[in-house]
Amino acid sequence: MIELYFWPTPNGLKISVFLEEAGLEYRVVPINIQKGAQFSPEFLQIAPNNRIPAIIDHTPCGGGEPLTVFESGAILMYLAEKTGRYLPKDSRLRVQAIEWLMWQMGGLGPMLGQNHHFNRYAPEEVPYAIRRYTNETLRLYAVLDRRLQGREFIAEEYSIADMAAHPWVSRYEWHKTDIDRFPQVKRWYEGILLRPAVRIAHQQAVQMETGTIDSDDSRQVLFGQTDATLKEAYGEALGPD
Ligand SMILES: N[C@@H](CCC(=O)N[C@@H](CS)C(=O)NCC(=O)O)C(=O)O
Repeated sequence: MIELYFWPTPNGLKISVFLEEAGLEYRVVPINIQKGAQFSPEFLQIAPNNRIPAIIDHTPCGGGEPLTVFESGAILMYLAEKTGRYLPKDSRLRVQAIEWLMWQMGGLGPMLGQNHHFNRYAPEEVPYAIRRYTNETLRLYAVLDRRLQGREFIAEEYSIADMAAHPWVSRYEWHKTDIDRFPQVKRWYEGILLRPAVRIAHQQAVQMETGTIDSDDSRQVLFGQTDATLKEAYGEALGPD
């Protein structure tokens, strides 16, 4: 059985989609990141970067003690290894899926995340930042659109590269992207949305009661983090400021 430390965000969805696709037995442990649950000592032991998602696999490959994994890309690779699914076996094809997984982890996710921050959450309008991340979003969509020309999925077959990128693209309205400008991305996005496992994972996410992150408290929890936040979470003395 796998415990999934989860909050209904694109990074969380990557993993619930995998678990649903593979039919693995799992239990969702909600981590309310708007209320600071990512700083509880129990969670930090599993996820030292205080971010969801994370998993505990109680029946890990090779047996032994329960195994913890944080970072969505690492979790997807671990689950692909465990199940032998959603990552091609042939090494040329496999490395392509991994390339695009890394592209998502290092590019699409972080850039769209900053786009959301400056377009939706920043308490003041910062035109340079909005321009910078909007431009980068468009560039990344263009990269993905080219990649998808003449192919159904990002890699040779439906893989963890699709599972990583798709939940981020599903927020295209948040990052103010006209998806019609990217016909291949749109076709790919809509096709994957029809997969039963993807629908179940999205429905499960929508059903979770999250509230908004417009309160000052949740803004402070999410956007006011510094080294002092971690010291406090670990119960260490704060130095002079
Ligand atoms: N690189 C990490 C990013 C995870 C991440 O940013 N998670 C967000 C939700 S999508 C989070 O937990 N935020 C909590 C916080 O900012 O304290 C991954 O892919 O797992």
